[in-house]
Amino acid sequence: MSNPPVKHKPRVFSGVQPTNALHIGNYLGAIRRWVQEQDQKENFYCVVDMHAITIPQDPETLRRKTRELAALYIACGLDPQKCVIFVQSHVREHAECCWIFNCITPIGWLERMTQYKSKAATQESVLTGLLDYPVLMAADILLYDADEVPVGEDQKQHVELTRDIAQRFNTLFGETFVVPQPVIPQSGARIRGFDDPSKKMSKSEAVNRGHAVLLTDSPDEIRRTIKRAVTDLGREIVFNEAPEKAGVNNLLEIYELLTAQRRPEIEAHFAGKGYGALKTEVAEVVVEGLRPIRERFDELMSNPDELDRILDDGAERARAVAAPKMKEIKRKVGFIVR
Ligand code: ATP
Ligand code: LTN
Repeated sequence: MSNPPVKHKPRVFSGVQPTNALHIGNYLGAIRRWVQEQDQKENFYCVVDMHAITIPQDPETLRRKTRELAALYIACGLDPQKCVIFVQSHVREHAECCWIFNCITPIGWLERMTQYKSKAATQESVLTGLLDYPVLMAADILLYDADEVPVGEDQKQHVELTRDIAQRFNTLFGETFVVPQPVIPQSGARIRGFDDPSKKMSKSEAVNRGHAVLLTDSPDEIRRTIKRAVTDLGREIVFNEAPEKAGVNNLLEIYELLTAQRRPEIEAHFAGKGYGALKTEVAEVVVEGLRPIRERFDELMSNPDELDRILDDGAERARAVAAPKMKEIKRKVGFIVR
């Protein structure tokens, strides 16, 4: 009797830039799902420092933020035994592959990218790397033959470009790459800025005080931010998608995600209470929800040797996949492979 075919777990690749600390929106909308699904997938989670320098960075700050982001991945629950957690610049194949992709990617594809257009508009002098950003991202994903790429809505266009590059290479040089799928979280976990609930919470705005709760914030910082959260002039504490109720709705959604209580239960709990009480309770739920993350983060940051050892190991395991793939790519394009 023949063995049943081996069913491989889907391979997942995602990355975050080490520019600002992660906020509670990144956690509830993205990282927490990665953690929940890590047993069902083969996981590659990268700290994309090479992407970060497409906007000028202070070298020491970049180095610190790179370690901090890796520590946060682990503190949030990504298990280095189950996930390859690594730093992009530690695996040189990303840069090598990017160059080859540059040579099959028309500039017009890159000039159309909406993130490029909006970021370029904020820069006095636009760097070549900023235009090339999505090609490096394609190299990240395709080197690992990832099946799934969990990203926010804003990155969907980049994953589509990755698919175009994969298909173009496959057509030009023969079947080489898996064409990956973007995996965009369903609505429900779109956390909004506490200072302006009409906008989504984002890392780049987190420099403004009052905008976000960072995963590295102290309990007092968390309480202060949530106490100041913008709400409205009403008094009803119910789930309500209307734009004028976005502030209260945001607080309730955070409460829901962290307590896993059902909406009617939550509404009954807050019935008759004021916004002040809502904020106090949400703040405590956030403080307690983030406490284990912060404790694990502090532990990892106080032991940089241990963290660097995890990242070395991650780089080795990433290279074990990326290096043979890179050889195949070089052979296909006609390089002499040593
Ligand atoms: P930036 O301001 O630098 O674009 P960001 O905060 O939007 O940063 P990203 O690095 O783009 O974060 O995204 C990391 C992950 O966090 C993505 O998978 C994205 O879906 C998720 N995410 C980002 N912001 C939110 C949010 N406000 N609510 C839910 N999920 C979010
Ligand atoms: N551009 C992404 C970060 C990123 C990424 C990747 C995401 C770089 N390489 C590969 C998924 C897969 C961002 O800004 N969120």
